Amino acid sequence: MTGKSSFVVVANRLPVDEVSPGQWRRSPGGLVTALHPVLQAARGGWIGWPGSSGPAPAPFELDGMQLYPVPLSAEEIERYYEGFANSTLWPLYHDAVEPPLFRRAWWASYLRVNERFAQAAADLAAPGGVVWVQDYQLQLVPSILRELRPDLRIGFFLHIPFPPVELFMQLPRRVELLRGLLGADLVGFQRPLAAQNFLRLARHLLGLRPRGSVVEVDGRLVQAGAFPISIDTPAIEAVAASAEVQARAKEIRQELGDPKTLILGVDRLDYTKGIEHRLKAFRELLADGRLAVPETVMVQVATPSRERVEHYHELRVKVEREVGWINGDFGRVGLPAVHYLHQSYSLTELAALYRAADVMMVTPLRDGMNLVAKEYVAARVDHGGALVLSEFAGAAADLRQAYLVNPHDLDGLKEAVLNAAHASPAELSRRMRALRRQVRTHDVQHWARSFLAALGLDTRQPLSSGDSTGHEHGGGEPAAREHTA
Ligand code: ADQ
Repeated sequence: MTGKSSFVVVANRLPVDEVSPGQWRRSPGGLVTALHPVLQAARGGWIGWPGSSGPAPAPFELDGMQLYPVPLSAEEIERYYEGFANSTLWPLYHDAVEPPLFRRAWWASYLRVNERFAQAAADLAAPGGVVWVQDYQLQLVPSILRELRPDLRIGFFLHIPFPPVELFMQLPRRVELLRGLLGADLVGFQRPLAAQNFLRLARHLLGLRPRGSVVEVDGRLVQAGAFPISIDTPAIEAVAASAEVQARAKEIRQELGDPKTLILGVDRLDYTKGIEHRLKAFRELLADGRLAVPETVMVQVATPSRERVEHYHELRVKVEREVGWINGDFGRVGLPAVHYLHQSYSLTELAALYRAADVMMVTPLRDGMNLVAKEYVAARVDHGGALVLSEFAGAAADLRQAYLVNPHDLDGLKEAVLNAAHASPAELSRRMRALRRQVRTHDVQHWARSFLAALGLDTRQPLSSGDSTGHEHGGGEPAAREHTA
């Protein structure tokens, strides 16, 4: 594979999974779905880690995407990925719901890996090309890349929350991290508040003077704005409406003993997702006698995640203890109160679960967006079901007609579950129709197009391989947009 790309995505992971040695398959997920058409049209490149330690395979092409694997050693996986990214930044950016860990050795690895990704982007991008860097693992890439290639237009999108100044200030390497982001032309966040936190931080830490959504750094203009991510709504609707999924949804309910109310949770097993709070609310509702087994059952799907990180291991123990407690007290032979599934599922099976569930509980303590909430809404092509959604998920600003809750307020959470479980079909349908309008008009294509347009890349025009996109630097419309829900 040769030639330069006018559009390059840089993300921690490549959008592919190795199904057998040397055989790759496109991984499911909204980001790759949204960017695939742009990448195809531009013969664009994606730079990312292939997912295992050791030497990386040579660049290859899949479904019209040029893929550039970046290697990580076992030590880098431990220090850069599990360490600085997932034990320092992840908890700190999520309101420090678990204490962030600071280890000096992790920083050197984070810096080295970010340099490697930036160098790969510098080598691949065509003159005047557009590079879009994704997420908290790669916050230093924009500034390193700018040094290497001042001709490029650089965008950065943060998928997780951006913390308030007081929290960010705990980071030992706070200036470097902020300067890293300020290397971009456009820094995108899930919510306007996150963009404001970022601009405030630029003033507080570096004495810069933001004007509106723009801040001048070293004679360049950097814009900050909110671009709430979404899902591939048409694809999820199509799967959910299929005869196979409808039949499977029915079958799931039968397998669960045909309950009157099926409560569902689907999350990565992560301490930010509020799984324990949700289980506790369910346990108390059973103990209070306000819900009863077998009329009501709960299914909690918890996808295995980051299992080598200590906090995640502890969480698994806590969640499984709580599930055992509930089933011990309230289950019957052959009829557990909570069905706990620590497994990954296909989209078909997830869609069937979504369609089977009467009450979907999405109760994170903090979440950048939360795509599960949006997927549930997209899957409810029948306008049924109720969404109980934490105010602390970015999605709460988009999905206003959900039953919004503060997951820390256990009594409020219990009330919301009961209200959702007892609502009339007319009320449920009214809410679900409004929610569905939102995810239909604001899908992941809309998200990608808005971001790239703000960065100066018009994705409605055909893009050609290797051409300069010829963007002017700086200026333009302020990119900060409020969500339109
Ligand atoms: P995550 O924290 O991973 O994403 P989320 O947005 O809910 O959280 O996305 C999870 C995805 O995994 C969903 O698409 C869901 O369908 C899928 N999934 C969950 N359980 C699964 C299972 N058992 N089997 C298969 N798939 C499963 C981060 C941020 C979020 C932000 C996204 C996108 O933490 O806040 O919304 O990035 O920006």
